[in-house]
Amino acid sequence: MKVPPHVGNFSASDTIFAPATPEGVSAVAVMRLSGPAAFDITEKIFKPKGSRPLKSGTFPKVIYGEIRDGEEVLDEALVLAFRGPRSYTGEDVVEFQCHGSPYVMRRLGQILLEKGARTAEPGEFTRRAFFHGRLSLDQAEAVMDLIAAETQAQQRMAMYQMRGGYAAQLRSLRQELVDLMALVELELDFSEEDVEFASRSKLERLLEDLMALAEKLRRSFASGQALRQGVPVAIVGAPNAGKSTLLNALLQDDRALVSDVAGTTRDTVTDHLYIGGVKFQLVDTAGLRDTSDHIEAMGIERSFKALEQARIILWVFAPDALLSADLSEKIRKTAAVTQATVLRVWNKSDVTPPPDSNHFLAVSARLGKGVDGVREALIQAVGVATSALAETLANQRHYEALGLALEAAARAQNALKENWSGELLAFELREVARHVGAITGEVVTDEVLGAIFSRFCIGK
Ligand SMILES: Nc1nc2c(ncn2[C@@H]2O[C@H](COP(=O)(O)OP(=O)(O)OP(=O)(O)O)[C@@H](O)[C@H]2O)c(=O)[nH]1
Ligand SMILES: [Mg+2]
Repeated sequence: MKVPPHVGNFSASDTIFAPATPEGVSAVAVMRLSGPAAFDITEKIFKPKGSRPLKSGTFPKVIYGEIRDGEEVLDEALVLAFRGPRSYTGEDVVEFQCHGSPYVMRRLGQILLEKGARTAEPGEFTRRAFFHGRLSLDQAEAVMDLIAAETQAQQRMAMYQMRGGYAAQLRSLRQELVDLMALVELELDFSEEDVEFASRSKLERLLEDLMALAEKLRRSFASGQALRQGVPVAIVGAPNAGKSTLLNALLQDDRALVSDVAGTTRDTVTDHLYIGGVKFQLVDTAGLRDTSDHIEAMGIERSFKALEQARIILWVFAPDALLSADLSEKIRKTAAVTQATVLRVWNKSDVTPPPDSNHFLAVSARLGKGVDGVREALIQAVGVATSALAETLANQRHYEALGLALEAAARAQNALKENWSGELLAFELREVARHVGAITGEVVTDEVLGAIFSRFCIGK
């Protein structure tokens, strides 16, 4: 990948390491050193046990030896040496695999400092990898997403993106656009004559393809975000319908208070649940009814808030706990506005079966019957097949860039249709290329890079 010359605002001549974190206790701990002096610094503090030299021969290599702390041996360790550019950062990299003692790690950090390395900034290893063309910007972001992944869906989305994902499609469409744009610009040099180097029909088709992809990706953003942060699910219904009992059954835990007093749940109760590699954020709410109780009314306000934020609404019915027509209408209206999926659950079916089993998931929350059906319905309601995860957009920055690209593409389409001057057309095409290029990092400012990499933790 080509890296634009203006994106490197750090001096690439210094060598960095990541200090140990206090919580980082394990049998083996790795400290990574990257930069032009990585091998020199290592030679000062590391004495190989055999006769394998650090600096020559084939790479990557593993050497066993002693880490020296002056006259003393600090630890016996393995050193993994990578010769740039064939390393994660693209620079010379040495990884010390020590015993996982917090003291050894801390002391090794001090020794590396004494020998001329400095502490890495957050995300600096990955930033260097980007700078040296080892990763594109979207891949660097995927590294961060992978480290943060808590679920299989998150891990898969990150992994697809790390291996190219939708960015690969965007990059190739952008390249076609840049090529055609160059021809449009060339026409400007022949403005006296009426020439047309860039095929207008090709341009039209390309813009259409690009817009279709951008729109598809933007449509997937809501599910992508939900998968990333946890799909918000509101459990709503009349008091005593068994909402809290259902929450407990789903969580297989005694999370919320249950009683036969209508109005037991006052405040919302939130917990998360993993089903089939997807994280759900379950919110149990106060039962909906008209009430003169001030505190209960405040709880019901919160129920409506949870309802508005939900992507999935678990609407719990029970034979002895049905909602007024007004309140039912309010749930339906909210769902229509937010486009949330409504799952109707008929609870207490041990007492009375549902009036129509096509419209309800029959459940007995108390007996744990039918709860697996609710789990299945939740997964289906997420509506993202794992095969579609590769084209699911979960990155806010990409979402915004695609929005700007779409606007510019629409203007470019208009320029084509109305036969605007070549200058105006070229300008809009450049805008499209710029916004698409921001996603992959082909066109990107220092400010954006700073914002992205500062969200990494140190050592990544
Ligand atoms: N027979 C039967 N009773 C149930 C079932 N699920 C819940 N109940 C009973 O219904 C009553 C109300 O249950 P909760 O879970 O507290 O109901 P809720 O919807 O959370 O009520 P509020 O918090 O007041 O809005 C309790 O006495 C439960 O034991 C069920 O599947 N069958
Ligand atoms: Mg309750």
